[in-house]
Amino acid sequence: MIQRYRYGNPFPTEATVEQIAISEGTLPFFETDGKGGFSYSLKEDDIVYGLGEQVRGINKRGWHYVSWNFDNPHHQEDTLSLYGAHNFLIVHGEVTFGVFFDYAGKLEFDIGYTRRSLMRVRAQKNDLDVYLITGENEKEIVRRFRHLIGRSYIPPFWAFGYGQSRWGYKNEADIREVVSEYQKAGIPLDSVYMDIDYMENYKDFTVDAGRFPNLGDLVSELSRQGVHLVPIIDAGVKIEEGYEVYEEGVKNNHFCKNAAGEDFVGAVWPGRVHFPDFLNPKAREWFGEKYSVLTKLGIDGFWNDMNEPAIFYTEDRFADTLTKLEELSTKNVGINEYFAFTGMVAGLNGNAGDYEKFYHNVNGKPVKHSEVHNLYGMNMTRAAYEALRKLAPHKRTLFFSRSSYIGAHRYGGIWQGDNKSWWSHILQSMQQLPALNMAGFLFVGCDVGGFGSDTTEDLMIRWLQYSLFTPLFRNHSSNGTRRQELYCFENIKALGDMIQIRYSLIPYLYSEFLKAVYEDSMMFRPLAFDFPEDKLAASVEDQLFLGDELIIAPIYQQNAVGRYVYLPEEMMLVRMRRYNDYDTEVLPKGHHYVSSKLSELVFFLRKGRAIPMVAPALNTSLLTSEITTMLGYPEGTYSLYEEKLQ
Ligand code: MIG
Repeated sequence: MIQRYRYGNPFPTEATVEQIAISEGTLPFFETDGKGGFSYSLKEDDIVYGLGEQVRGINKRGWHYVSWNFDNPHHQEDTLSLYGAHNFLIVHGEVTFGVFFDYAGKLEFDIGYTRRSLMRVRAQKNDLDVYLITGENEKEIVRRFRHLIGRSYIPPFWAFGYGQSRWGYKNEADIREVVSEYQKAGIPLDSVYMDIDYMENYKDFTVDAGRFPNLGDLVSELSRQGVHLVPIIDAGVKIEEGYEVYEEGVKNNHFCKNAAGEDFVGAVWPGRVHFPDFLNPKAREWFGEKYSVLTKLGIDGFWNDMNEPAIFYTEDRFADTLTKLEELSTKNVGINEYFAFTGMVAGLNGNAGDYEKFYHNVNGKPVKHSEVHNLYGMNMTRAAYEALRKLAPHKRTLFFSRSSYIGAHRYGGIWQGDNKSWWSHILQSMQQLPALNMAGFLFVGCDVGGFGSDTTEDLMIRWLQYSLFTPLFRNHSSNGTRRQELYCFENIKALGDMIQIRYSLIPYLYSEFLKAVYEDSMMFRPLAFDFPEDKLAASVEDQLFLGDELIIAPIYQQNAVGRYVYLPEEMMLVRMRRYNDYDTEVLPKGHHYVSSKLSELVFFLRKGRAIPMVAPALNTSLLTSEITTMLGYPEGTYSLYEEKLQ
């Protein structure tokens, strides 16, 4: 059952697609303070799942979190906000229920942090809808919630192939080199990503003519080799006379305004920018149509970035900082003034005060950005999705976004943002997967190998062994870090073998993905969702069910030669070196130490099950559907979920 409770006068977020009547009574289980605060008494053994893209474990209990979409490249245990606001939780205990706080502004969660026995949720204003979802078990609660928020986006089949990206590919030659090096190494590849350097001075929907003299030709040339080019689009539009997107936006009032009614100015990569008012359907339509500049050249995939929106600085705040500097330069600066000043400089980026200074036009009325902040990224991807559905109704386009809110899963996938080449970030990505699936995000993945910091070959191979199971499978890194294209390492063959294994599994993975879409189910689940009575399963933080067939248990520690796993029932261990070279061993229920050499992928098949594998190919268009192996128990069968066109 789903009940909806209304407080004050909420902003219509469009997170949900099902109309649920507003209940007259009071919200069960919680105490409410009438000021946007909700508290729930946690029992000793209660577990809290959810919150989508957030730090810490699968069980969220014991820390606090803030839904405030934020460009934060430091994903650490004490990080409070990342790029998404996914305000859906499941409390598991004597009473088990799901709860969604549908609120577009800043929302704080204290989940047994201040007091272990108390969960407190606080909206900045008492203007929100709260949905309470009950059901027989977690899987049923998720199914109901997902039905409420609508069907998840489905990318094209090729989006399940392997992608290579790096911030720093500057011209055609750089892109061609990536493709040819992969070909030389015999490693499958379906896409190469174009980061901000393809644009002319970081202007959206432009292509630098010097560095990409004929992008359309490049797109066709690569497409003949089975490779798709995927450009980035940033949220901010550069202020520049004569730049069409800027001029149209100004003329037609498509940009967010400041309090004086002028187009608001922030600074991001292009320098001074205006921010499209994605909450306004007219601006959405206008911006969405711009994607056709690139689709006309044959582009069929995009990633949307900086759409929290990220603001490096605003002019006023920067000017204040410079004035302060001048003032200090004539003084004998004390240590307190020194720290106050460096704090001012550090506080330019993503300053909360700047989000108070611009407005959206909602049905002719100005709405302050901070009150609807968490909806911005979702509506950028929505703009693209809706336009492309109109322009090319029979074609699927790849979209994924950095920032999101619940509901954004209808328009595209998300990637998990700027992680680092740290062992702990394999685990961090994995712990987010079930929470993202709960919130509808099925087309997800992280920057494989790590975005920031320098990667290493052993980290890369272990990372591939985790990520080869995730729908989005893209190697991406920041400029200034060590190169991490797979051909840059010593044991290229071992790395390539992992990519081949991915391709052998693509029909199975795509089928599991579609099943999760059409059945409103989770592709990745905590062990406890399937074994609710098993106390040991409840505390497993580093293994997940994939579909009804597998348990994945990646290695995320440097120099590890194996790891402990907990099997909630008898399972078949698979140790795979190549798609056609593996051993299996049936292990009983319980704890096991499982050895795994660096080049060995380890995973587990559920009792009585088997999964289909096909021969790998150099890209998805060359994959045949002929099943070469049924991997698993001899009696196991599997029915491939068939592609239904939307
Ligand atoms: O301020 O476009 O998360 O994937 O490579 C950094 C450059 C802007 C952040 C994205 C990252 C991308 C980078 N962008």
